[in-house]
Amino acid sequence: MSNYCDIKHSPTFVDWSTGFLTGEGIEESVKKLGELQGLFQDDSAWRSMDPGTVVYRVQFWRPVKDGTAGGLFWGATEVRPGRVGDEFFMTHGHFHLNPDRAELYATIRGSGMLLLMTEDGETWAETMWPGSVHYIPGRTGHRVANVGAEPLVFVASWPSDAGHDYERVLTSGFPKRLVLRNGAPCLV
Ligand code: S6P
Ligand code: ZN
Repeated sequence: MSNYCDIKHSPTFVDWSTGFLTGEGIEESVKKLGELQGLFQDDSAWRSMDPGTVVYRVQFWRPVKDGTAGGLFWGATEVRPGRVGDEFFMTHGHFHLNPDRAELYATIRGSGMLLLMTEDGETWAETMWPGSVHYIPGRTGHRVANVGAEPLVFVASWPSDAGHDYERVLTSGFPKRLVLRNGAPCLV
């Protein structure tokens, strides 16, 4: 929408209380348990659960074409609370296909852990809480787990030519997992 003197309103809005986006051109994807075969360690616990259970959903805004060099994308992810066996609900996780591309995350609500992994498999976690900001360097796999009782929501911005390599996480996996031990989250 434009008015006088070339002053325009952006067609995209973020609700900072929820992180969620409205406006033109917002895309959305939903990941259910049934689509996440092989991701959680306890396969029999995974099989015993309703495959229609929503684990996370992502909204994203791509103001430029996917693959454009020099552009940026924006997204919001909500990871639902829950576990498969003792492992917390989490995103699939990925490396960027264009390996040196970095990314920023900022937490809106909830309580979580950002799992990071180098190409050599060195793995660590950063705590996520409302307001926490996380720099994910290039060549670093990233995945987010919800370790709380309410939805975890974070926003992200990444280069439009980053791309996503999901295969590598499926084949080599994150060497460490976030599980509930004695009532508290633990990276094992
Ligand atoms: C994109 C960024 C996020 C994730 C989202 C879902 O680079 O890291 O928007 O896409 O959190 O995770 P995943 O691993 O399923 O893409
Ligand atoms: Zn990413």
